Amino acid sequence: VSERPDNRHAIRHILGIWAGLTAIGVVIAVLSPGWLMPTAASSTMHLLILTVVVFSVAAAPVAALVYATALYALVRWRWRGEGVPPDGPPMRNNSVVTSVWLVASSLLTVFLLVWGLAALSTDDAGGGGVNPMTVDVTGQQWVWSFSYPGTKVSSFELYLPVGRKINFDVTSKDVVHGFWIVQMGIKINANPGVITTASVTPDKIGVYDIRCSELCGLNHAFMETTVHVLSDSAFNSWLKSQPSRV
Ligand SMILES: [Cu+2]
Repeated sequence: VSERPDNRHAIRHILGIWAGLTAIGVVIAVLSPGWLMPTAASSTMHLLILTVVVFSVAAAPVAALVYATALYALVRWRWRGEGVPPDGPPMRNNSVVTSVWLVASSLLTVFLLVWGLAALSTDDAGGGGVNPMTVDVTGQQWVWSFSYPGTKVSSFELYLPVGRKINFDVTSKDVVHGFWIVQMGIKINANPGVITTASVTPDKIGVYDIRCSELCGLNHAFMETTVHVLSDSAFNSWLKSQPSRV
């Protein structure tokens, strides 16, 4: 089959559509996390939102190339003749397309890997390492409960001081649950008989959501509570006001 006479013309058109769709994709990638994602109440969550933005920006030209090619092919290369359409030239002999795609996808993959590993390594390190506080978290069908070691205080809503690193020791009394503080960007499984750990430094005073992120039975969807992030002094007076339970 001979080459199509309008190939160069078609490539220019596709590249034009690609540039336009890439621009739209980048705008959506930069703006939409602000509309769609919860407010950030920790540096972990800030990094998580930034990662979503950066990965979406990196994905925009790839998605745009697919859509540009598909749109152009649907509109301009539609088969209007009789019977089965003729096949085009094989792609595997096109060294330009193959090498550009190999290099571009390798660079993209390496970038995502390096970014992901770097983000993961800052996760545990996190600031506020001074005077960290441990909270025991217990999941059971279908409530969360929290106890504050060294105090004999426990609660069904979580109370935390702002700006201090919190280490969560998480476990379950029955089945597997998922301890998820939505606006702080941490999520860890709560397993029976095992303690899993997660750390975060709340950096914004306010009330945020805790949910179960692991399907755990009939009332899984209602297994939620709130976390109150207080100033240091407000947290201490809350702690003193609580009855001691053993
Ligand atoms: Cu659950």
